[in-house]
Amino acid sequence: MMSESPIDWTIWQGEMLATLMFVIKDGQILLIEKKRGLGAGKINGPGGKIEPGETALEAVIRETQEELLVTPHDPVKLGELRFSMSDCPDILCHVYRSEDFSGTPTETDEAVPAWTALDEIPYHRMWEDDRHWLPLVIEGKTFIGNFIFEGERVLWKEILTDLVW
Ligand code: 8OG
Repeated sequence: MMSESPIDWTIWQGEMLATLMFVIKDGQILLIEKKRGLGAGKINGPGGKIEPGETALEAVIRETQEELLVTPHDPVKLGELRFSMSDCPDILCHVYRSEDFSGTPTETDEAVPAWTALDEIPYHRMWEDDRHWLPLVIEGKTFIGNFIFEGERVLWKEILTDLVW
């Protein structure tokens, strides 16, 4: 782990804008096994790229509908993740939480749904950074996570909490 960030995060900008959704209900979190795209094979929340002309909120609802055929209710933005990547464009990802949904989580071309107990989250099958901020989503805390990746390894990290969006 690098001790100092070679990046000035106050002027950093994401080249790819993305979203993640975590539906948490009855002590369980609705995760997916991602079948294609960046992070295929990993466990994650539903989400994906923000399309031109779309807000982050519109994108996270659309992606959850496309990937799992469910509509999250009243998503609340909790976090922003900033990923400086070595081998793909830098990613700014807006993280949302929702406590209810309509529809039935269903497998699609993009994802397999996986309801998971909150104390059984398979961090070993997820992106390396997730263990540092997903607990904050579960606690309902706001945060910024800044991460420098080399391939799939985290070289540097910083988590700021208690943000106001
Ligand atoms: O459009 P596509 O599904 O390929 O977009 C990539 C998705 O993966 C998007 O929802 C953001 C998400 N993602 C990353 N990096 C990381 C990460 O380190 N952790 C988690 N949980 N999700 C990530 O691009």
